[in-house]
Amino acid sequence: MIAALLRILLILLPLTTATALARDTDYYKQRRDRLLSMLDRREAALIPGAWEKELETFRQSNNFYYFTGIEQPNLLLLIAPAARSREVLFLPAHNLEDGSMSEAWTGSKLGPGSATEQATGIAKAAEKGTFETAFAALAGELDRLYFDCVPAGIGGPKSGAQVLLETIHGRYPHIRILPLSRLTDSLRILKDSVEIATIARAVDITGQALVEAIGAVEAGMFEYEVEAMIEYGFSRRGSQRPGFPSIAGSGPNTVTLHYNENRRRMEPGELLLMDVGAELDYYTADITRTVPVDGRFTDRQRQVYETVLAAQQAAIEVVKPGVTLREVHAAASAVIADAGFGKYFIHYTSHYLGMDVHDAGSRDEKLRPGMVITVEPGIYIPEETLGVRIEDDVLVTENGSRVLSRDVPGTVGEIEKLMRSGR
Ligand SMILES: [Mn+2]
Repeated sequence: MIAALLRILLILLPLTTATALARDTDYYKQRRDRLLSMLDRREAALIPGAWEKELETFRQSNNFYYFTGIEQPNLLLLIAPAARSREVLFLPAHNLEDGSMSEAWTGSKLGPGSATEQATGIAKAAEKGTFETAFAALAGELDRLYFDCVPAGIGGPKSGAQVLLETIHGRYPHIRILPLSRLTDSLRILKDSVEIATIARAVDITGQALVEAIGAVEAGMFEYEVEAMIEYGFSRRGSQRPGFPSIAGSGPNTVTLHYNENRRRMEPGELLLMDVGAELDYYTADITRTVPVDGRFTDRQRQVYETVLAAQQAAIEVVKPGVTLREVHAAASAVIADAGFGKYFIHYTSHYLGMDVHDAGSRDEKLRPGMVITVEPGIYIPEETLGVRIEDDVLVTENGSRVLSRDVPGTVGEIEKLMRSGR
C-alpha cells in the first residue's frame, strides 16, 4: 500500500516541480480579482516580481507572491480594468542556450503561452518584450498607476523595478504613480485560514528551535553558536530561511535593539537576548526570549525580567477586536512606568506580522479577527548593560486573542528549568 503510494508520488513529482503553485490557482485568482475590483478604469496596478541575481538564492517579492504564488524571477504582472485582458503576466521567453542563466543550468521555467495560463490561472501569459507595446496601448487611458517598488540600498545599484518605474514615469508623465501598498495593505492585514496556519507553523518551528538552543546555552559560548543552533533548528524543520537577520546579543549587546553581528563571547552572569523568526512559505514568525547565560537570573535581572513579563501580559490581555495597537502599547507602558523603568522602554510594543516581519498596517487601525501582531515590551538599561525583551506572536480572534507562541517557555521558572535540563 505504502509502496504503491510512493510510486504514484514519484510519478507525479516531475510534473509538479516546474509549474505547481503552493496553493490551487483559484486561491490567487480571488486575490487578483479583489485587487481588480479596487481599481477604476483610469487605474492600473503593475507588480514586478523579484529579479534574478547570480549566485544568490531566489526569493520572490512578497506582493508578487501574494497575487500569483509563482516563484520565478524577472516577471511582471499588470492588472488593468481597461485593458483587453484585465490581467497579464509578462515572462521572459524560454532561455535554452548555454550559459549560467540558461534553463539547463537553473532549471526549467514557465514561459509565455497557454501552458503557463493553465498552470497559473492567470488569463494571459505574454512574452516580456511585448510589455512596452501593451502598456503604450493602455497608457492614454490611465490617470494613476499603482506600482510595487522595493528600493535598492541607498547609493547602491538600482533594482530592476526602479529602472522600470523611471522609464514609465519619463515616458508617460501624465500618469500619477502611487505605491501599491495603498491597495494591498488592507488586503494583507487580514490573514485567511491558510495564512494563519502557515504563521502558526512558522511560530512552532521558531519556538522549538529556541527551546533547543536555550537548553544548550552556557557561558564561554559565542553568540554566533547560538545563532547557528537556532537557524539549524529552523532549517531541519523545513523553514526556507530566517524571516529577518537573527539577533543573539549578550551582555552589553542586549541593549542594542537591532544588534545582529553576533560575534561576542558570552560571559558568566550575563543575559542573552535572542530575537528570531523562521520563515515558512513566505510567512515569518518573530519571537524574543532573554535568558541568563549560566542558567539562573540574578535578583536584579529577575526584577527587570518580571516587570517586562507583567507588561507583556497586561498588553496581551488588552488585545481583542476594536482595540488599536496604541492601546496595547499604553497597557505595556503603564506597567513599565509604574515599576520605575519608564525611560528604559524605548520602542513600540507591537507591529503586524505576516509576509514581512514588520507587516502592513497602521497603529490606528482597529484590530479585527484574523490580524496577527507581536507583543514585545522591553527594558534596556545601558549603564547596567542589562536589556530584556520578551516577544510573542498573537492572533486576534472573535473573542479576544490567541498567543500562537504560548508553548515557548517564558516565565523565570520555565526558563531556569529548561536551562537546568540542558546541562
Ligand atoms: Mn518584532
